[in-house]
Amino acid sequence: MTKHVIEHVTPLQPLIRRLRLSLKPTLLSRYIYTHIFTTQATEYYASQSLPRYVCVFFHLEQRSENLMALPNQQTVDYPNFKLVIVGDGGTGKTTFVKRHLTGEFEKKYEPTIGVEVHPLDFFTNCGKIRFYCWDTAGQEKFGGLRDGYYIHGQCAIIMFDVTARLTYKNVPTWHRDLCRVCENIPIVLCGNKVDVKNRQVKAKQVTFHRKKNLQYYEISAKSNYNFEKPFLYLARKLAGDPSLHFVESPALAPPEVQIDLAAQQQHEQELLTAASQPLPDDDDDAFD
Ligand SMILES: Nc1nc2c(ncn2[C@@H]2O[C@H](COP(=O)(O)OP(=O)(O)O)[C@@H](O)[C@H]2O)c(=O)[nH]1
Ligand SMILES: [Mg+2]
Repeated sequence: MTKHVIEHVTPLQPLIRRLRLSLKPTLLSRYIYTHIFTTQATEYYASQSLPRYVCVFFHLEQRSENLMALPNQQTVDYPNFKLVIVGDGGTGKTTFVKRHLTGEFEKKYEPTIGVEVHPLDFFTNCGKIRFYCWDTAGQEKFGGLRDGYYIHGQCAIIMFDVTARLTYKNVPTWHRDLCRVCENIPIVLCGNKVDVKNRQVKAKQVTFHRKKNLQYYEISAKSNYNFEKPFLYLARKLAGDPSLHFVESPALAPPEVQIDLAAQQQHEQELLTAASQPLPDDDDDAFD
């Protein structure tokens, strides 16, 4: 909590308008706008007597302490977002987040919600960005997840396993559950385990993302293939800057399997070709 005495209370909205004029166009200032505008935080108030950015930082800090990280987890003064990871059990969600070594080192477990939160940092041309990645302790194997898992989620990854057809068929249910709580957040669909030779879900059979306007990436957590892609897409959306890029790679666990890059390039090409075809009327029929 801030120690400043708030004397004159004014609505935050005019303050942000003034801030827009005075702040440098860094990732942080963009974050402030998108963050406050998207969460419609007009009910927040700040003191005119404090330097403007202090007022805003105060609110952001409060948000991150309460909502994104766990209560006993360290928070940071650079842009940070709650990222929820969903998908059937066994699709590789935990394996995927654990690739990022700093996040794995700084993760925190919360037994009452049954969640492990990994803080994943990335270095962009506009500064550092942190994703608090919420990963379940396996409850998804027994059905849906509680609302508490989704609440205040600001971006999401839905994962399926390209070697298990059912996990792709369940993607619409995960998407529905997620959107019920988190409206209008950027979402990436990830088809994991593309290192496996006999995949059951071919690249061109993946069409769900096109219906719902999601981004799709083929990944292989065990080989680190495309590890950064989902985070880059989400960072660009959250910062409102399509040209944002990473300037440094995070430390990752060494690959455990090798991926056949030539074969995978072929799959990526199929995906591109499929993107220009009309969508099938009903995915389920086309799939069975
Ligand atoms: N071949 C392969 N196996 C993977 C990959 N990612 C995860 N797995 C395996 O899939 C199983 C389930 O992974 P886990 O991360 O526990 O899935 P979760 O239940 O979604 O968290 C484990 O045996 C992992 O080793 C991958 O990219 N390739
Ligand atoms: Mg798991």
